Amino acid sequence: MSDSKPVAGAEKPSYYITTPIYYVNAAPHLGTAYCTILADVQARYRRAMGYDVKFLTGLDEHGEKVATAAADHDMTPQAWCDSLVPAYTDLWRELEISNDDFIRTTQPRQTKAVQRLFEVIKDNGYLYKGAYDGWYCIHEETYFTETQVRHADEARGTQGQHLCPDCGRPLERVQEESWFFKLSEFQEPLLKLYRENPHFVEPEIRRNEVVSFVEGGLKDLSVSRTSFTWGIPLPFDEGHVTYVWFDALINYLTAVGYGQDEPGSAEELARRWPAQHIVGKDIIRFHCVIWPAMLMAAGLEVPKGVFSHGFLMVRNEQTGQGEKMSKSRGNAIAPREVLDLLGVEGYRYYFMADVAHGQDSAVSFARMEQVYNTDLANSWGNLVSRTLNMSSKYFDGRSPELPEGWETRESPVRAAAEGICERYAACMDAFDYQGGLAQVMDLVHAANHYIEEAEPWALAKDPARADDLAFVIGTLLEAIRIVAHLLEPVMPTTSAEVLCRLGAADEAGCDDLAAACAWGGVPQGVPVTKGEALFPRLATE
Ligand code: ME8
Repeated sequence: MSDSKPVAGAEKPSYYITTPIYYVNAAPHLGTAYCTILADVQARYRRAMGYDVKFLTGLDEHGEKVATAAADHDMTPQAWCDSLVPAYTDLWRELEISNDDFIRTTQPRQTKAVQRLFEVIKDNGYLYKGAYDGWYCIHEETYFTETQVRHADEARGTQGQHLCPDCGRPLERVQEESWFFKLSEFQEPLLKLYRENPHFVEPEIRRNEVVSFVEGGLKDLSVSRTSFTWGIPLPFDEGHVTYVWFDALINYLTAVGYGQDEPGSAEELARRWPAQHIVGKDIIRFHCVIWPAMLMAAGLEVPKGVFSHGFLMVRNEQTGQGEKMSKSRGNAIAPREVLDLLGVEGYRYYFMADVAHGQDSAVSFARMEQVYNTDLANSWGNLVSRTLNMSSKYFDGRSPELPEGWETRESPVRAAAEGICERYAACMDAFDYQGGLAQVMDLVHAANHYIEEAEPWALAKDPARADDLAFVIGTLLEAIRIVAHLLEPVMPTTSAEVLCRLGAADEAGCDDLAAACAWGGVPQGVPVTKGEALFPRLATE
């Protein structure tokens, strides 16, 4: 498994990270944007840590769900998908998503990869032809057995209605000729995988869910449809199209060259694969059970890991409880509303800092305003503006010149910065962004306290203490420089802006975060820019 850490001077190790490819049945929403930002922050963080990152996102365009949405709008499925692509790509650009590739399952490269994988799995003896007779949920694009449906109906008191065990919508009865994948043969290999690689599924609650599901036994899976045409045709049986999940999962291989004949694609696959997947908790069975089984059947390496985030809910301010977000309840929050309130970087910060990524979280506009004002306007933004103002005022528009060895002199700020990159990285590696950002905010708070304690305005009045004044301002500027680096994965534009104001513009987008965070690197005697407030305070009601 390619888990090697970057080594100075050596070729950068690869880090391949993916989001789910979203169904094109509607425009992106708060949940899909959240997952995409979460993956983007990891991609940016890994680039800063010296990895050669490939970050993939895209769209899942086949299947009945998309075809039905298109029909509802009197459009062909392809025209419908084409019409919705900009809603995704434009929002991702606005949200500063730094994906290196954008895959659509209707692209020719996907057809090639899917057909190749089918051939290989068939040649390896894991496919057979049969007939499917059972239930299907178009919304979930999932098959359910008679027993699963009966149990769910009984538990819900909807006996005989055949509603989806997951989403509660009416199921479709499917009876058709189909190819089956021998998933049942992978129970033991999968359990071995979870045992030997305990971090394969994270967090632990999801790992336990997956393990107990697999321990309960696996049934062979219907992987082609014949009553339906909007999909990739099987290469060896006319009239069959690929089951949409089998198609969708393969996108992760397609994007790194699998099944492509172009020069270099085999090398790319060898270098990039396996991937780290980021998915919501709703689709872990597909990613942690079916997908590794497909890869094993094809003789390919299983993913590096699957991190499953929780679901966003909306906090009801009256009851204090989180409620499921839905259009029908009228409580859905649109990304645009959050962008209008917090701006792009405030948006990213709120969802990354205030949401515990492995759990469900309730969000609200009131909480967004509170976090923005407390952390960004009053703490980080304020530290930057006060410090740059003082530096500019006391040192004639520049940063101070500091005596040699200044960086070894003790201060509470230097103490707070000691080892910060290691502590931050330990959290970020584990997708604990809340923990990582809390480390950074501790340094911001230490610096703000230091201003109150050291009283640079008093030092400025005493010419005998000019060295102390320079030391205090230099210390603060240095803390700001380090914080800007650590916040860059979450708020890249404001971090670049801050580094620029300090006269360290060339440090933006660094690929050696540990070296950048070493105490003592602040530029001295260079012009600094006061600039506008980075995060103007929101007037709360
Ligand atoms: O499942 N909170 O696509 P999808 C947080 N095409 N995240 C949410 C959310 C919420 N309330 N609602 C959705 C599919 N998500 C397949 C994937 S991958 C090979 C194929 C996010 O459009 C979350 O990440 O239904 C979830 O897993 C994903 O959207 C599902 O997106």
